[in-house]
Amino acid sequence: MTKADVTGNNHTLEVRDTEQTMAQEKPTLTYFARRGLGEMPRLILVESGIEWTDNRVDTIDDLKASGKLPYGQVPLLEYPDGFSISQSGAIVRHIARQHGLYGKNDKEAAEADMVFDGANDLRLHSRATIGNDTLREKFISEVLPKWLGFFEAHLKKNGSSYFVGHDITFADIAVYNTFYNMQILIPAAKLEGFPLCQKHFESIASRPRIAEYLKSRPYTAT
Ligand SMILES: N[C@@H](CCC(=O)N[C@@H](CS)C(=O)NCC(=O)O)C(=O)O
Repeated sequence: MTKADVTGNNHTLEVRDTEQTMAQEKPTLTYFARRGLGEMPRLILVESGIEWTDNRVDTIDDLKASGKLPYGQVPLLEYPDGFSISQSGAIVRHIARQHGLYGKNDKEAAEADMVFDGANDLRLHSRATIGNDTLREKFISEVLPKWLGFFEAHLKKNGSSYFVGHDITFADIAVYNTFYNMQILIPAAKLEGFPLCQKHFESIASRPRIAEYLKSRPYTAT
């Protein structure tokens, strides 16, 4: 029986098929009930606009025992068909690739990778300051101005509101997320004096889907 035989309305059924397919493909992201390494995958899922389940857990002992964690770690992204991946960067890139958030061509993709890795470098520098006053002072006086200088120059050279090309990529979200976490961790770490970075931060935070998510996400300290 063809679709048209069932309802006499191909369009209705096609829409329903698409909805069913989307429901079947609706992934679940599992991570602890904090931002941590789960937040970047969450943000890219939010920006992609797809439906997904935000599974925040207190423990991953059962998951570990189930053998579902390839490296014994979360975040974990799982699809109803059994496909799953861990490693936050792999999850982010997978969603970005699927939803047009990985640049328009190979060069843009490479540039997005570069910015993503740069954002991760800054993230690691900021994390290293935890409990270390000397490193925190060095972060404020040397590391942060150096990295903000790099990012400012990159935005200036690209000449758009984004780090790569003329549209948002996962790199923009990664820089946003790093700046956000850094400012929570080190309140003295400001974007002041780097107007393009400041503007970029605000523009990502005010993208409709992200702004909505930021308003509704559960508060967590880290
Ligand atoms: N390189 C991995 C690191 C993941 C990772 O370290 N996850 C931690 C939580 S942030 C974890 O699951 N640790 C295992 C545990 O707590 O038992 C990634 O980026 O996803």
